This record gives sequence, structure tokens and C-alpha cells, in this order.
Amino acid sequence: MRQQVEGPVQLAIAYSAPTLAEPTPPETTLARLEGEDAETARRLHSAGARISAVIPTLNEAANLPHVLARIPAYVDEVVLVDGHSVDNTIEVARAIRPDIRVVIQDAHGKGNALACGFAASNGDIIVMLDADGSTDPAEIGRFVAPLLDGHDFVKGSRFVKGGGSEDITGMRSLGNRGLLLIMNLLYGTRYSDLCYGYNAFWRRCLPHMSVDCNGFEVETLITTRVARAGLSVAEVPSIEYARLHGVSNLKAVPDGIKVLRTIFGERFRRSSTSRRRDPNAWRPTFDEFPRQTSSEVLATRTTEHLSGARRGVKAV
Ligand SMILES: Nc1nc2c(ncn2[C@@H]2O[C@H](COP(=O)(O)OP(=O)(O)OP(=O)(O)O)[C@@H](O)[C@H]2O)c(=O)[nH]1
Ligand SMILES: [Mg+2]
Repeated sequence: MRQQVEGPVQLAIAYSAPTLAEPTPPETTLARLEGEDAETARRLHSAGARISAVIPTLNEAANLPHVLARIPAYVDEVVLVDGHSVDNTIEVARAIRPDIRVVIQDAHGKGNALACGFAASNGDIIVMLDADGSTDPAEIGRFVAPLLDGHDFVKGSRFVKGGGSEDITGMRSLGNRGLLLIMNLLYGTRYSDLCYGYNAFWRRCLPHMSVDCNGFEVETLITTRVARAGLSVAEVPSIEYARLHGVSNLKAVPDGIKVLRTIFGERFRRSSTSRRRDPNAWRPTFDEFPRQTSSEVLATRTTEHLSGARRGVKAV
């Protein structure tokens, strides 16, 4: 069952978005990297491209030590988007990675979390991945290479050679295949995977994606909009591991129905004029934790929770 989480009241924070530094000079990064990672870092630097990793979290404290430790050194910014976790997800994240940016989503669901994370991120390349240990950050280089080769959007696929899943059940695999078939027929695409949360894209894709759904249909919404926009899409093999700790938030049948409705809805939707007029129309609002120590963060949250403080200044 999806968890109903009553989170603490959001923070009242005057916010100004940090900007990213210049891409890390190769000699600094390369000294710490080997093999494929060093090659990715070299290519990123010569393209002048900075990477943001956007990671949605809902009670993932137990999984973050594994996930954050595996993020390659060439990733410039990590944006964690929390959905009002009631464990110490934020404190753990900040303890492991003091430079992490912590964003609090403005509504509920993974779709809204990703939209807030994209809006908060600064990278030229954005990678979206999960916090439950099912997607391996060490694969990021594999996603980045086709972007540097000229593709707009790179989809992870569990069902091409070199990919796989430890996590997908027979029932879900069947559902995914059926939905994928409908997607490919309706959109004229030849994708091998649909409902997978590991993707990477250039920032310029964001207005086309214009994420405005809340739930787990978000990957489908993104895939259909990217296809309709005629963007150049590559698939790369990816291995989905079993969630390390905790329970899934996904409900196969209702979420499958939302995916189906998204496939049909997006195919027959007229393109949005408001989006064409205002390329920033997709940006949701979000709150961001300031760069405090974790005990300060905890104290602020607890005080505000107890006092019932209202949420405050929204970031833009
Ligand atoms: N911020 C935020 N993150 C969420 C929310 N729901 C899920 N997530 C995160 O999104 C990622 C994927 O969620 P999961 O519950 O693992 O769902 P899934 O990977 O689609 O399904 P499984 O294959 O069953 O694990 C995880 O990192 C979750 O913590 C939410 O409402 N808000
Ligand atoms: Mg998962």
C-alpha cells in the first residue's frame, strides 16, 4: 500500500538558487577517476557540460549510504527531493554528502518530486534516478555518453542486451510489455522499456517534458512527450536491482491504469499553447533547505512542526 505520510510543516526560508561552479578541471577529477569514469569526466569537461543528479526520496534513510556513495565524482550537483520523509532521510543525506541540495516538493508523489528537482537543478545534463538502491549511480557514464554524442534524451532499458531486472515480478513485466506495445503502436516508437525511472537528458528537453503529473506515471509522461516533440532518443542497457531496504510505494494496478491513461491522453492531446508561449510554465514551486548543519535542520523542522508554522517563501 502506498504510504500516507504526514510530514513536518514546510520551512519558511528566503531562497536564492545556488549556481554551479565551472566544470571541475580534468586534472582534479581525473586524479580520482579511472577507466570509463575518467573518460566520461574528460568528455564532459571538453563539452563544458555540468551534470545534476535528481533523486526523489520518501523514507530512504537506510538506502542513501549505498546510493550516494556510488555517485561518480564527475557529477557536479546532487539534488535530493524529499516527499516529507518521516525517517531521517535528510539528515543522513547531509551527513554523507554535505554539499547535497535538499528540496522539499510542493505536492505529493514521485512525479511532483521530479518536477521540483528539475526546477531546482542547474546542470546542463540532468540524470534522474531512484534512492532505493534499484538504480546504480555508477551507470551514469553510460547515460551521458549518448548525450555527448548528440542525442537529446537517454532512456535506461532493462530489456536490451546488457540490461536486466532483479526487481520486476512476472505480473509487472507482463503489464510493462503490454503498455510498451501500446506506446510503440500509438507513437511509432521502437522502445524496449517504458516504466523505468533511470533517464538522462539535456536541460533543453525540460520545456518539452513539462512534467505536471504527480504519480508514478511520470516516466511515461516524459517518454510520450519526448516522443511527440520529436527529440532524439537513445536507449542504454541498465540493471534494475531489488530495493535494498524498505517497501515500494508503487501500486501495480492503479499505477498501471494511470500509465495507460497517460499513453492515450498524451497521444491525443493538442499541444499546450501556454507551454509554447511561456517556456518556464512547467516550473513548479519548491522549498529548499539552506546549507545548515543537520542538527540545525532537525531543530528547525522540529520547532516548526511543533509550532504549526505555515510554509513560507517559495523559490522561483
Ligand atoms: N519525493 C518523493 N519521492 C518518492 C515518492 N514516492 C516514491 N518516491 C521515490 O521514488 C523512487 C522510486 O519509488 P519506489 O517506491 O521504489 O517505486 P518504484 O521504484 O517505481 O517501484 P518498485 O520497483 O516497486 O521499487 C524512490 O527513490 C522513492 O523514495 C514521493 O511521493 N515523493
Ligand atoms: Mg523502487
